[in-house]
Amino acid sequence: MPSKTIDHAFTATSLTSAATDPTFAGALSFMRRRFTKDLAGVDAVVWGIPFDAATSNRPGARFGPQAIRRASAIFDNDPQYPFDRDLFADLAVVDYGDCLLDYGNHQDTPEAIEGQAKAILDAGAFLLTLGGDHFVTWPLLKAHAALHGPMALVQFDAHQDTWFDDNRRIDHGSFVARAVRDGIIDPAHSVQIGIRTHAPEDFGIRLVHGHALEEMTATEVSRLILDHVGGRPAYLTFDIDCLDPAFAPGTGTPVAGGPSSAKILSVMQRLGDLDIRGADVVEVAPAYDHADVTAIAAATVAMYMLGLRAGRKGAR
Ligand SMILES: [Mn+2]
Repeated sequence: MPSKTIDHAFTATSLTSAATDPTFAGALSFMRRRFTKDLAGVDAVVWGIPFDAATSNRPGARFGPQAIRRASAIFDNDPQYPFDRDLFADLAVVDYGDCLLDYGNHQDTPEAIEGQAKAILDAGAFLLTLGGDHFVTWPLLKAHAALHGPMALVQFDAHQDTWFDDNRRIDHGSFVARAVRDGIIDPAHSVQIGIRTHAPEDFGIRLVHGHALEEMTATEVSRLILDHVGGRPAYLTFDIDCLDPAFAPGTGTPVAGGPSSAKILSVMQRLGDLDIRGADVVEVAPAYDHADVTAIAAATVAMYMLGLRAGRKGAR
């Protein structure tokens, strides 16, 4: 289809219209959604958190939101309908831009993220966040739990992120430990998919290790997730290092032996019954990427998350 418009991010006349920007040009919001801070009539918000100061190995995830937005242009004029629908036909989605942070004052970062996330959630919008390293999920969970109470965490990750935490650390490897301690997730109904490293604590969270995942079908994995969550409100967090480095090289702490993007997208496509209350895609570090492999995978995961939400429009 030839392009009919350009710069849909600020020329669109409706929040639900399809973009027809040339893939190689135009303002790069996420999937060309309107860039705005106006949340009137908005169903879902895409928001960036350009933060990577909690990274233990390779930094660079602060550039993740920009890379994911840019890669999301690949859907223009070549739409993918994994849920058999144009997800923007009835889901009003905007790109809210990025979280404002002080790069020299990290102790204030959690409060800044939580406060800005709360402002979005209080407007009644579903929030999909583009990280940033995995530290950002802790303040995001706090903001969501204030509305929904303790949630089931569905985490795609090579790492458990349950390392010891003294509550002062700014560490991307301990957000789960904090969330359990704070009572904002329900560990008995939480699940981690793709784990390939060992941390001393699991807090009773159900783990699906990389080797087990290799043996399971996408249907089996999705059933395990849905059964374990059991219809409870869920927060979906996707660390791109869940994927094998072959499918996501552009990340801070890659681990060999992970699933393909095809396998995991197939799992996600089967999670329509998940009561998804919030979601994020984190740890995309484009400096280590090649040919946008990682950014395209992350943009696709984010698009699927919106698809899951679109299927539950009307639910809180
Ligand atoms: Mn992680």
